[in-house]
Amino acid sequence: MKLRTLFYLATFLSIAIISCKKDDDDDNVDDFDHAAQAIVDKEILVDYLKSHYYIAPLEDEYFGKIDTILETDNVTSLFDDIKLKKYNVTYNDIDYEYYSYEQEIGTQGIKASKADSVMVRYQGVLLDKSEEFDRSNFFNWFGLYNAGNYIVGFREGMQYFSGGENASVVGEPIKFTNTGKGFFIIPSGLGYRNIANGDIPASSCLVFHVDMGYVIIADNDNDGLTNIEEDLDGDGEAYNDDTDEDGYPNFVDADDDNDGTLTKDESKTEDADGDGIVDYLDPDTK
Ligand SMILES: [Ca+2]
Ligand SMILES: [Ca+2]
Ligand SMILES: [Ca+2]
Ligand SMILES: [Ca+2]
Repeated sequence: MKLRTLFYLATFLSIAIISCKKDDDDDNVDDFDHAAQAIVDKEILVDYLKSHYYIAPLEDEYFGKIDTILETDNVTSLFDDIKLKKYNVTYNDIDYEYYSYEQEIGTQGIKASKADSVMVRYQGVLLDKSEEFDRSNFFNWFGLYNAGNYIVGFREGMQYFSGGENASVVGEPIKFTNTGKGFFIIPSGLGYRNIANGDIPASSCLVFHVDMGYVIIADNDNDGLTNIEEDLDGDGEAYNDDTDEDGYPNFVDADDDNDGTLTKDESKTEDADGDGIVDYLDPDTK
């Protein structure tokens, strides 16, 4: 751990505080039966997919729409739409299903992991009534590795859209073209759970329409390993891999094995003393 990483530590510490707060909130939430709600939400989402269809954004629109299928409509339901993909994720020991739909594939051709950052605009919509609860018309930067800053499903959904190309003009808001567009749908358990939040009633499933401007493959500590390459246990998260157990995960720690030699100056592939541990993770080899 060196002074040069202080900035990253400060960032990480503030994240940790936000996370703690969130956990405290969760503890206050009583004995709500999240497992039962997950089952209810699964059914709600399948019903929704069977009774709704997607209207892709026009050329000058950021977001598409999801509408109810009327008897007179001759359209493909989301349930039968081959672009709709289902994913499974376990959170707090409960299995959840969520969905994503990639309508336009951004020309950047890169998708974010949960350890990267993105420039994205989005529209959050309630499942029933299709009421908008949140919207950004400009591209916002989101460091997805700041896990505690986001609802679980937002980070999950951000992984399925390619970015576009930077088309910014000096003096104007940052702009991207040929962006990735589509939407994802999450159950309440991956959203705000059983807590009402602003215009969002408790236990609401949520739709996020996405316009993915750009994906930034992050290397927070500038050691030549991307954040996701510092996910040693391969669970898709970089914040829980801390080789020297000093409380600072490898992706914000410039000296992962705390041997006094910066990770950027150590071999990422060689195992000099042959003990099965590569040099940058082995305090015995500098
Ligand atoms: Ca790194
Ligand atoms: Ca990990
Ligand atoms: Ca560390
Ligand atoms: Ca080292």
